[in-house]
Amino acid sequence: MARKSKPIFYITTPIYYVNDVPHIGHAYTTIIADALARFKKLAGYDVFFLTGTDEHGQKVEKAAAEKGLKPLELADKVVVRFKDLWEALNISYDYFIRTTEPNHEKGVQTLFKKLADKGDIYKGTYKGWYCVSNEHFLADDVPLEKEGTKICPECNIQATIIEEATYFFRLSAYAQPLLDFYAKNPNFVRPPSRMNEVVSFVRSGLKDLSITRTTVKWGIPVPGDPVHTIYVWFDALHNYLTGIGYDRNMVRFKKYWPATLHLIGKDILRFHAIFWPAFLMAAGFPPPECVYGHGWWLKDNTKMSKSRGNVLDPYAIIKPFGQDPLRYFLLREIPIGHDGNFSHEGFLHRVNSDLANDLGNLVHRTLTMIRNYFQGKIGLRENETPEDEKIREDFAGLKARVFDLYNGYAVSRALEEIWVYIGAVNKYLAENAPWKLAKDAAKRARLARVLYQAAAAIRGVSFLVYPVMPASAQKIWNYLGERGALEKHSFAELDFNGLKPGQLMMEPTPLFPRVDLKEFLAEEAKPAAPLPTPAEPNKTEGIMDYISFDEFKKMDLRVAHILKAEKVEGTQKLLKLQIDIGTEQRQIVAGIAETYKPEDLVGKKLVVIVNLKPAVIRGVESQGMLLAAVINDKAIIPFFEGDVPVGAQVK
Ligand code: ME8
Repeated sequence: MARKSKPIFYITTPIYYVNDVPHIGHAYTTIIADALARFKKLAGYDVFFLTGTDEHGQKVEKAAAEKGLKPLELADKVVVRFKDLWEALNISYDYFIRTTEPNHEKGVQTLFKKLADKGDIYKGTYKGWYCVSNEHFLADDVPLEKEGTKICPECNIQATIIEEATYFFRLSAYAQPLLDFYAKNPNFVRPPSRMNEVVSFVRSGLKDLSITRTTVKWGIPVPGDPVHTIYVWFDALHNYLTGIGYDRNMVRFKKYWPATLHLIGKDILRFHAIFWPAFLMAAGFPPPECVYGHGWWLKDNTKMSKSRGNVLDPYAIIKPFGQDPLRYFLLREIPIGHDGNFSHEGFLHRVNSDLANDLGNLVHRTLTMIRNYFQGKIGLRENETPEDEKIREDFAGLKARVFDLYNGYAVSRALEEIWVYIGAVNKYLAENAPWKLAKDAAKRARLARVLYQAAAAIRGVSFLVYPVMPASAQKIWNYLGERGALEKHSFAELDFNGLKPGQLMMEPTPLFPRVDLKEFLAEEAKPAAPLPTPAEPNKTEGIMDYISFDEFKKMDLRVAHILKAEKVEGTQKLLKLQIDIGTEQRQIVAGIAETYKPEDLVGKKLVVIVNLKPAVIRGVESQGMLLAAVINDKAIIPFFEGDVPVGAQVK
């Protein structure tokens, strides 16, 4: 019997300009997309998540010239900054597209030619006010200033007059088809207020759009007329097609197009809700299902943007707090369509109150009691009383509501609901006071029921917060003795009673560190690491390469206990070790077989880097690395003597 294919969810972020390094605004869009992609996977969808960088155009050309670099050299450097940030934020994209990729360039030329052959692209002359910062011509109704110039209303930068031979896209012909399309698809633009904005713009009339430049060298050449380069927005929008294989892997392209959701900031709504569906109609492809224009993060009540110089470096938060508090804050603080003002006090309040107090303490207290009173395993329990039943039944209601809210992209509301439930579980614990029950041997079965109920609720909560805080959710999942990746489970199978009785639970380490406001402000005051200036001499050549304390702090070194050791088949040097790192069991592969016999290693304690990216070594996955001295090509491991707790941090 043929397997039923999964429904498709194709989600995209804007592709970001490489004229400067990423900031909180870029992180915001990408984190929303990641949370939705992760949710849809749990909900059983076949997900494709695309992000990337927009590398052509005058803006990038200018920024590169100012830094003494070629545009592609600048792009190569900035792309690394984006990819590093996405890794630091646990972004699970499927493909990172760069518009300088030959596949993309070829795809755009094919589409340009297709539209030209059809007569939707024609040659003419254009004269108009152009904003280099935003890469667009100003609308006719932007007023002239006293000096006879025009200022871009979006970025407040002076525009320049451009007159040139150009190719036009016949946008005017698509005004009516667009209006018909909007009428048939009222959810095409979200939130609904933005749909009205788009419809009235189109109703006011559309002029043909200049889509090539002769003054910009850094762009994709027009096929057959290379003195013209293709306008950066025509180039960029088509990444949504080339990123899933248009003109290269048509099977994949047909599988995922049309996109389910283009997530963007409201600043680029017109490009996505007017030009883009018109280009697609001209090319004979269906428009995407939805364009969601989210609000802006402001600082001091103005939009954070590179041109205004008021951006916040995401690492100022990731370094002291880790990735999940930032993900949580950005998604919890404002509903996706609204603007939000970033304040340090607001951030700290959420982290200390929602994460450290409400969720962190609940997990810590419950698991510590289960370890202390039941050696980590809850066996026989008293039958449920009505209040126990309520905690279980409320979870079923919560699960259904959270599903609908995530599904409707109302992530902030989903988190709000989850936290109401966390509050109820905390109240249930306070009222049932397991620490008092523990003093009375006759109440052990009751104690077991109360702690089981709390642990089962925590398990459910960890699943529900997973899309927003994947790493913390997985940690909690493992503390509860669950094996394997949480993401392998599905929303449909999630059940309160899925927590197996008798499962061994772990000693938790604090999930969310508390950070002092002063310390936080000091970190934030440090400027973002700049891009290297050209031809900087290597000052440390011949001297030791130092790393900073911050770089050292990134390494998570732990005391691990070897549970099992065996040879990796077909190799001389490699051993495969199963180790306990306190919070979970891991497998690592190490080149130590010439110094150690597997049976001599079992029971030993050693130091392991646990946050090293997993690697596959000779076909075997290694989830970390042990520390050893290498003498004459042989590894000597420093083992711990005495009673060192497994999972203790090595600093
Ligand atoms: O516009 N608050 O790239 P870009 C929230 N290359 N989101 C923000 C933000 C803020 N203060 N600042 C930026 C471009 N963003 C084009 C896109 S797509 C085919 C081409 C986010 O680097 C938001 O998603 O200027 C916004 O739309 C995007 O970054 C703009 O990034």
